[in-house]
This record gives sequence, structure tokens and C-alpha cells, in this order.
Amino acid sequence: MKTPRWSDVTPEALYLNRRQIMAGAAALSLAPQLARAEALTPNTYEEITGYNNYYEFGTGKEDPAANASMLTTSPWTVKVDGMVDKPGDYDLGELLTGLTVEERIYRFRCVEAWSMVIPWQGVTLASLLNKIGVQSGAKYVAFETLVRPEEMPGQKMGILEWPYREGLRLDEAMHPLTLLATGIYGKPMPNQNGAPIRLVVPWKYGFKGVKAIVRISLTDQMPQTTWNMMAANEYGFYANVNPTVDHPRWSQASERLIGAGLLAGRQDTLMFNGYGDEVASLYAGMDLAVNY
Ligand SMILES: Nc1nc2c(c(=O)[nH]1)N[C@H]1C(S)=C(S)[C@@H](COP(=O)(O)O)O[C@H]1N2
Ligand SMILES: [Mo]
Repeated sequence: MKTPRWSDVTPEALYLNRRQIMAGAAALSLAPQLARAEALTPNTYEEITGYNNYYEFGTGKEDPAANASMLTTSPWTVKVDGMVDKPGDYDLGELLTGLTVEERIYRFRCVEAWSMVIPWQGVTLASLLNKIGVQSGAKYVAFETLVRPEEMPGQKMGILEWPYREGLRLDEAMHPLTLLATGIYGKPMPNQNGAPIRLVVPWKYGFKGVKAIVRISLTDQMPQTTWNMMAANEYGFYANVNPTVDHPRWSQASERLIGAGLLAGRQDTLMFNGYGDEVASLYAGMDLAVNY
């Protein structure tokens, strides 16, 4: 059988209707979270795709929208390695074959204290990890972004150490809220948001959501992560959204909702970005001011 390429599998074709989403959600015990999501008013497509952080394309919020269209996202190969049963260099379509694309409307909170609400499509990272087979002894998942300076002008500058790297503890990676996102608003992932596939961990600061993933590694060591390598006292490995643990240079108690308008003012930051019922137990007994 011919394996479909990523370019053959459009998110539109896999877009689920609301009834299917809620049925699937009930099966995963995510009904409360998604019911709350129904009450969220998503940001516009223009806001979500026009105000971005993606330093491979520049440090300005409008640089990714201006520059990311030059990135070639098909064909796309993802290396799967480390402590897995089925390592290999997978075409993205092959990697996602058999996995269910779901819609998730999540709050999104950048460590810089701005926020949005984004309707993603994607597969759970858990479903992908189950497909590739995590070996016993693996404790973390590490991710890397593409390195291609000829199409990513920011990589010609020493702003960060490339590739952009991120990681999760295995239980965080297996959590049903953790998504590998492939689209927004039913359209394929825009380049500036991390096409063709990026991580979304809604209870963590946005920098955990590594874009344009080309490598997924299972390891027993806590992985090196880009912003932590850059400034360990400002950006921790956990990066859980927490209104009571301030960034050394600014408060995290409140946030600015993009698109709300100047007069709307700021809104309170929610512990775990509002997903505490689902994820607080992952951190039971941990000092979150130490493990920030
Ligand atoms: N490869 C890569 N991934 C990245 C970044 C980046 O600079 N490079 N920025 C991060 C930060 S700081 C945030 S807030 C989110 C922004 O995602 P968005 O542009 O889709 O809102 O992407 C994250 N993923
Ligand atoms: Mo961010």
C-alpha cells in the first residue's frame, strides 16, 4: 500500500464536527475541559497568524508573518530516535497515518505576559508515542526544530543556539491535553505558527511549543532546552503558567489578551493557564517556585 504523503492529507479532510469531538472528548474524560473551551472566544485567524514568536524568522512579532512563507514544508521528514521501538526517518504523512486529528480550543499564554485563544487541530502526542513505542526506562521526550539557514534568516544570526530545542517529562508528554498541532481554524498550519507540525502544551508558557519539528527523541536524561540554555534563571524546564511565580524582570500575575483592545485592560493569569484540574496532579509535592 502506498503511504500517503503529508501533502495528500489535508486537515480539512480530517476536520471533525462538534458532535464527534465531544464524543471523543467524553471517551478521554476531557469533556469538562472542552466544555469550558466552548465558552472561550477564539482570537481571529489574522491575530493568530500576525503576531508571533519565531526567532528563526526574526525577533519582531510581525517578522514571522513577513518571512516564514519562504520555508519549504513539504516534503517533511521527522527523525524518531532514542529509547523507542520503531526509530527511523519518517515522512510526516507516514508518521501521522492512523492517528486521529482532533480540534482543541486552548488558551495560549506566552511567558512575555500576552495571551490568545487558539483553535488548533492536531494529534495527541500520546497517540504518536504509542505508535512509535516508548521503551521502559525512557523518562523524557526531546524535540528539535529544523535547521535551514538559507530559508530561516534568523539562523544566520547568533540570537539563540540552533536548533531550537524543547523537552517534556514523559508523563507531561503522555497527558491527553498535549498536542502535536498540524493546523489552525481547519487550515493547514501556517508557516509562521510552526508548519507543518509543532508542539502545544496549553498549561505551559508558549516557548515550550517548539515549531517545525524535525526530531523527536526519547531519553532518560532531562533534555537541554533553548531558553533555559540562554537564561536559566529566567526560563525553567517546567515553564508551567503560574501567577505566583514572577519572571525576574516582570510580574506573571496578569496578562494582556491580544485583540481585546486597549480599553479592555489586563486579565488575571490562571494557575496552569486554567488547566489545573487536569494537570496539577503531575506536580504533586513539587515546589513550583524552585521547579519554575
Ligand atoms: N522553533 C521555534 N519554536 C518556537 C519559538 C521560536 O522562536 N522558534 N518561539 C516560541 C515562543 S516564545 C512562543 S510564545 C510560541 C509562539 O507561537 P505562535 O507564534 O504560534 O503564537 O512559539 C514557541 N516556539
Ligand atoms: Mo513566548
